[in-house]
Amino acid sequence: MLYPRESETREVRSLDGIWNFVRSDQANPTQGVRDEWYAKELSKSRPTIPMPVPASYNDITTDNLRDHVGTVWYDRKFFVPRSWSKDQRIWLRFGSVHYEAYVWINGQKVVKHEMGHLPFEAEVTDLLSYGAENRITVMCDNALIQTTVPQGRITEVPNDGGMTIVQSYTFDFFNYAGIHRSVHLYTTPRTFIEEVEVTTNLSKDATVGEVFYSVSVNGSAANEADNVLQIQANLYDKDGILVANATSDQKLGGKLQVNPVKPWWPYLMHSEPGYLYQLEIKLLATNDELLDVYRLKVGIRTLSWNSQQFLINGKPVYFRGFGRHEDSDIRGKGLDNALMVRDFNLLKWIGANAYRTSHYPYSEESMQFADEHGIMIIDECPSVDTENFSQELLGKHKSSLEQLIHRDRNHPSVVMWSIANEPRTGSVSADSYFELVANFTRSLDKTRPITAAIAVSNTQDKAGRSLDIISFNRYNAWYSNAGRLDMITQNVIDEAIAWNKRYNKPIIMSEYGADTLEGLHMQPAYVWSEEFQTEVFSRHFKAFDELRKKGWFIGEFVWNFADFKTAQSYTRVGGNKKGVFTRARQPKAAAHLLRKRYFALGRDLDQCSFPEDLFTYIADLIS
Ligand code: BDP
Repeated sequence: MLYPRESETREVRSLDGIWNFVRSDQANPTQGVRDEWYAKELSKSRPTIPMPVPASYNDITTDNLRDHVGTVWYDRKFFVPRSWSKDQRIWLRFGSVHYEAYVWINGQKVVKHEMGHLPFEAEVTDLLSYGAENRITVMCDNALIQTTVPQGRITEVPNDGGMTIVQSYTFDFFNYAGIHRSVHLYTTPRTFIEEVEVTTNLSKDATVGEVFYSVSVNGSAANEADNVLQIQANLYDKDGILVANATSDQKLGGKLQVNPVKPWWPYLMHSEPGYLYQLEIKLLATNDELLDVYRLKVGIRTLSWNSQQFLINGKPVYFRGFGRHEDSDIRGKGLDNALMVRDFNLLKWIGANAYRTSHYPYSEESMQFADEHGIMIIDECPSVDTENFSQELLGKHKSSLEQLIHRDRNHPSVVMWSIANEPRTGSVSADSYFELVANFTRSLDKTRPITAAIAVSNTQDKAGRSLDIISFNRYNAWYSNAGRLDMITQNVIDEAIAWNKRYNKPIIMSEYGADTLEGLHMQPAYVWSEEFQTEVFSRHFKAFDELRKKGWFIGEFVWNFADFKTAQSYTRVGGNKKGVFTRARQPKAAAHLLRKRYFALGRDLDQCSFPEDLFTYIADLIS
C-alpha cells in the first residue's frame, strides 16, 4: 500500500482536526449500529464532545474515558471540490485506527478493518457528493480478545453498581485507542499506479548500484488488450540530477543502474548516512499519454546474514539501540511530528544506530524519517505475549505481517522483521505455529532476516529454529535477583552463549533495563534510583564486550528509550519507568553513560568521531 503523495496527477487532502465524538454505553456496544447512528450526524443521536484526530482518545477528557471498553464513534463534515468529479478516483485512507474500525461516508458503509497500527483504505468515488458537503463516520472498538493481535480478555465482573466489563491483557503498555494516525482523502487517475516494489543491489566493490522495480496498475486501461502500458522510471540523486532511467518490460518491471552509486549507510557507519535517491515512476499508455506519476525515496543497500553475522553493504553491523514505544502524555499513541523529531534528535545525540518498533508497527512518517537519518529498524508486528495458539490467531498473525510487509518493504531502514515479542514459545504448539509464521514471512520477503524477541529460557524455546537471528529479553537484577548488581554480567554471558550453542545463529540482547524514577538518588545503588540504572547498564556493557569477542553477538538494545504508560498495577508508578529518557523526553543520568558507550562503540567499530561535548572536562590529568 503506497503512502499518499501529491504529484502532477494526484491530490492529497487531510481530514485531521477536531472531530465529534461519542462513547457507547459499555454494556451496549452495538446500540449505535442497531440504531444507525451513522445515518445522520452523531449529534442527532447523542451529545458529542470534541476529539482531536490524530490522537488516542483516552487521556483527552477529565472523566474515565481513559478506561472505556468497547465502541466509540467519531464524525466530521468536509467539502469535496467540484473539480474532483472529473475523470478521477477518490480514496479514503487511515494511517491507523486501534483496534477495529468501521467507516461510513454519507451514511453508506465503506470499509471495516481489524488491527491497530496499520493503514487501510477504500475507494469512495461513488459515495461522495462533489462540490458539496460530505460526512464521514467512524466506529472504533478497542476490545481485545484471544483471537485479536495482540491478545486480551474481556470479562464481566461485579462492581459497586452491579456488573461491569473489564478488559485485561498481559502486555506491558496501555491499550490506547482511537484514530491514531492521519486520515487522508486522495485522488488518483482512473488507471493508476497501485503498488511499487523496490529491491536494490550493489556490486562487490560497492561502486555500482542496481534498483529493481516492479509496478502493479489498477484501472480499466490496464485491462484493454490493445493498450500496452509502460513504466518510465527515472532515478534522481539528492541534488535532483537524473542518474539513471529505464523503460519497463511488459510486466511493468525493470532495472536501473547507478554508476557511481552512493549506498545507504546507517548513522555513524559512514560520513553521509541515510543517502536517498528519488525514484519517479511514470505510467504511460500506448500513445505515450501520461496516466499517472508516483515518486518515492530509495536507499541502495544490500543485507546479508549467516550463522555469525549480519552485514550491510558487506560490512558487519553491531546494533546499538533501543526498544521503544509510540507513547506520550495527553496524545497517547497519536501521531505527533514534534515528538517524532525530538525522538530522532535524541537517538542521534545518544549515538544509537537502531531501534525495534516494539511492540507494533510505528507510523509511516517515522519510517520515512528513519530512512533519511540512517537509523536501522527491526520492524515488529503487533503480536505480543502470543499464546493459546489457534488457527484463527495464526490467520490474523499472518495478516498483520502481510500488511506490515506491504507497507514497509521499500524502506531501506527496515533491516529485519520481528514476528513477535515474548511469545509463549515454551509450549508444544508454538513449534509449528512459529514455523508457519516464519515461512509465511519469508515467502513475502526473502531480502531481510527474521527474528523474534524471546523471553522463555533457551532450553524451553521452540521458535528459535525457525528464525534467522535470535533476540532475547532478560531482566537480570530486576525481575530476577532484584537489586543484585553482582548477578548480571556472568548471567548475561552464560545465557547468550547458551542461545548461540543451541541454534548456531547470531544473537542480540533485545531488552535489558531497570525501572528508574528520575530524581531518585541513592548511593550505594538501590532499585529505582538513577545510580541503580546506571550500574545495571554498566554491568551489561561488561558482558556485551566479552560476548562481542565471540563474533556472533551482534547487538544490544536497552529497554526502554523513554518512560511510557501501562495498565494500572502496583508494580508501575505512573507507568513503566525503564526509560533512559523521561516521558517528557529529558535524559536520566544513565542516558549520559549510554551515550559514551554508543559513541565508543561507533568509534571502535565504524571509526566515527566523538561529539565535542561527549566528555565533560575534569582536569588535564584525565583523558
Ligand atoms: C518485557 C516486555 C516489555 C516490558 C518489559 C518490562 O517485552 O514489553 O515493558 O518486559 O517489564 O518482558 O519492563
